[in-house]
Amino acid sequence: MKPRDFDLPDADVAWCPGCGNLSILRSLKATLAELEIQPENLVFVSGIGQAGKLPHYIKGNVFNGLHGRSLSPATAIKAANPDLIVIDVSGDGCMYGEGGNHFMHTIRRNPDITNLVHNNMVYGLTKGQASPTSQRDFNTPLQVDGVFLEPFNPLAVAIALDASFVARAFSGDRKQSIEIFKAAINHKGYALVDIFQPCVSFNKVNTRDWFREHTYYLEDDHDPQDRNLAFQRATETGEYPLGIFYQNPDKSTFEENLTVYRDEKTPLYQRKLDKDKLRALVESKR
Ligand SMILES: Cc1ncc(C[n+]2csc(CCOP(=O)(O)OP(=O)(O)O)c2C)c(N)n1
Ligand code: SF4
Repeated sequence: MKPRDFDLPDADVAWCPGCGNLSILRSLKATLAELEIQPENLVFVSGIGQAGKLPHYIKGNVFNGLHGRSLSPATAIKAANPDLIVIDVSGDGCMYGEGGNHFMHTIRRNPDITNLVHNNMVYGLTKGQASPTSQRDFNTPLQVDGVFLEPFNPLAVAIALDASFVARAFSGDRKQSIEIFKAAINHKGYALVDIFQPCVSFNKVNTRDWFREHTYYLEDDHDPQDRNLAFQRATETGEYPLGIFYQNPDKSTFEENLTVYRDEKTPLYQRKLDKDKLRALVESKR
């Protein structure tokens, strides 16, 4: 397959020229082509924001819902049909702000989905307010004296909750991003990829050059199964590591734990609804 197999020729891409989202889109198409995933087997789920528009620009099935609420439909879609590849696409505000509670509990549930979070450290769509990952002293039209809160650390939180796959990528490095995306999609269980992404219009501090100068890749001998070490690496600031921090291949997934799949593997959506049983259940609760 080729990346262009995922093109939508009539899509009207509304991102600014130079936006890191464009590189993420390109890397994702290349990843899916390399993995030979057919568009009909893919479901992209997103909330609201610039990042949340990505599914409108790539071939596949889409559920575009409420701001911060994408992980619940993503979990449900995977539970209804475990044969699908489900990719949740969010921004840092969408996932770690409005969606923070969903983020935490989805990690606990561990559905076999991939969660790509475009982290531009700002609210892009609503024109530049601070997000949970904005750095201290970042000035915005609302935070005129600069942000005085500590930034939220998604990787450390995810590792603390024993998320089964935790990685960080940089949109400007396509080759490495593709490798990280491939590992995340191939991973069985919830996979978080926080992606540093420049917003050229509303974040003039954390620019493409800034991300280049303030990031480096984890060493080749980094052991992603060492959770304590992964946590320690995730708390590094100043210079931010990129790569796969943590992976726990032994956790069972949300779908595997559902009793409906214990004796019968047929996806839920293919099963016949027994209306008599449903009626009896409803009646029993009256
Ligand atoms: C519950 C709710 N709160 C706020 C908004 C307004 N809103 C829409 S997009 C957005 C910010 C998006 O920022 P982010 O998630 O970081 O994504 P980006 O646009 O930067 O990719 C906000 C606050 C909303 N639509 N719904
Ligand atoms: S506002 Fe920022 S995040 Fe949105 S399209 Fe423009 S550069 Fe990208």
